[in-house]
Amino acid sequence: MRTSLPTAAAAATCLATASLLLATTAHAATSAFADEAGDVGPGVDLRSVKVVNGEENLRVVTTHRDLVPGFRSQAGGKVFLDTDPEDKGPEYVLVGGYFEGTDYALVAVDGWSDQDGERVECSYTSRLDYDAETVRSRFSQDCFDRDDATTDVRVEVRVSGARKGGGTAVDWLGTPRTFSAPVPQG
Ligand SMILES: [Ca+2]
Ligand SMILES: [Ca+2]
Ligand SMILES: [Ca+2]
Repeated sequence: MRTSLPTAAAAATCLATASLLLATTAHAATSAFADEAGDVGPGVDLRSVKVVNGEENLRVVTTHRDLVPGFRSQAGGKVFLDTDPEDKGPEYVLVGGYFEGTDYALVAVDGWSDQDGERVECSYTSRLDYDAETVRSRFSQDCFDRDDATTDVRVEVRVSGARKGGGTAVDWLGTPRTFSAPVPQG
């Protein structure tokens, strides 16, 4: 559930988050992955994915072309996270809408489908910024159940939205259902 904070509290939270981000970024391993521009029409077109695998938090920032608040975009995305390279496919996916009034959920999955996934109860947020055209997501590292030794994370992103003239436009980061290079925890 999203809660609305009073403005002062929200501002304080923003400040705290900003300094926490700076502090975390200094130590965390950061990787950026670019996606082709214009491989789908404006509205969702994925441009880049930044991953910061910190000690406390994993952050994923996706940048888009023409991210808009209007519902007509029907835009949304899935950020797939691979925390166990031994097990084929992703272990988690963040599913979220990209227009105003939409929600998001972190789901534990076994493979690329989120149909039978279970929502994970842990600390995570995902924020839409229409001016910066970004979706910024943060997950506490406690969200991820790792019995393996590795703390690397690999990502894949799929965004979709309404295509002008009907149908759905889909844009994957690189080759569909292929993970990025591993981002080690730093
Ligand atoms: Ca693209
Ligand atoms: Ca896996
Ligand atoms: Ca693409």
